[in-house]
Amino acid sequence: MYTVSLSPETDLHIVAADDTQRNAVFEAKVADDQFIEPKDWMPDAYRKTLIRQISQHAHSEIVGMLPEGNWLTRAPSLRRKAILLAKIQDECGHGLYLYSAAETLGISRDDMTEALHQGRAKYSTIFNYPTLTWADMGAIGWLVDGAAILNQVPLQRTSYGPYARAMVRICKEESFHQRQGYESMMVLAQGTEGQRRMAQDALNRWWWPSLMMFGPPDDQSPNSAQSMRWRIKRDSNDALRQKFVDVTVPQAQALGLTIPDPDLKWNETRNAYDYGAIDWAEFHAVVRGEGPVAKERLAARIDAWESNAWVRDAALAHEAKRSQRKAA
Ligand code: BYC
Repeated sequence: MYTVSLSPETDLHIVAADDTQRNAVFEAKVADDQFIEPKDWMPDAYRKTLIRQISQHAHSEIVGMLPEGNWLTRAPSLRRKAILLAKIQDECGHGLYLYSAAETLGISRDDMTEALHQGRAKYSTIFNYPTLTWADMGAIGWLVDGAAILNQVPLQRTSYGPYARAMVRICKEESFHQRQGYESMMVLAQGTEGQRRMAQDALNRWWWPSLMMFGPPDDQSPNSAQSMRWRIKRDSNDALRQKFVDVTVPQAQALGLTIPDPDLKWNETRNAYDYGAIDWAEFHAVVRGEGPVAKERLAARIDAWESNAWVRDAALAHEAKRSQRKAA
């Protein structure tokens, strides 16, 4: 017969247990805000949810390099080019930390990549919008990275240890990204009339897609309730979206730019901004991969994977040789 014991410092140890008892220990650890670690027992559904969320997060970081990479050769100065290059490299690093965190759950990098290429795994809708002008690089840093930070800061306390630890470093880098984006927008907003118009146009195009990044409204989010019970998600989609609006509106005012929402107004009673209706039909169409940009993004990822197969083959062959030499 299996038993479960609880140490005096609320540190829970499984001596041995059947699945019901193991689940009780798992639930108690989560309720006690202890991390679940790769070798701990966890319900299958928890493991699946984490693989889904972490791998989609990783894919978003990697696909997110594409719209910015598009502007590298057209950055207006060497300084801007160096900053953009560093940011893109950071996004790549974030993808790698996240793939590694997902691998601790028992899925391989190849399987995650295949799921993306076959359309079984998603990536953030935000990267299915085109980057039309240089100001889009500023708007992405300010709004997209700004939204990402708000979503990701609570993930530093997500219940799965490897995901939480990956998020610590990611959040530090994201806050640099947000600031460089805001600074870039500030230069444009205070520049010539043409530059100011370009900044306003970028804000007009990126505002609503940024609000959609947080996911569907709470009452239409199939995963939120369970993910919050498991403390994978710490805040609901709508709560984070509201926080984003509340911190970003004064930033736009400081830039002298106008948020493209005629219904936006301060609500004294709620102590928060009311904002207009989000076009959820557009969100769902973008999630389904409709539109030309989604096709371009996926084609670029598949092409990179296939044309770089020789690099993976060479690395694996080298590793096999090394192991052979060690064994000899
Ligand atoms: N785009 O029940 P829900 C970055 C899907 S990259 C696409 O609320 P959940 C950056 C959702 O997956 C930032 N799909 O789901 C990189 C679900 O479908 P499945 C990326 C979306 O998981 C480079 C369905 O809709 N950040 O920062 O509880 C340059 C129902 O949704 C989206 C992350 O990935 C969307 N926007 O909550 C610059 C953060 N929203 O999977 C910047 C980690 C929802 O059931 N992820 N869906 O088929 C999360 O926090 C959560 O997964 C979400 C969604 C809040 C996104």
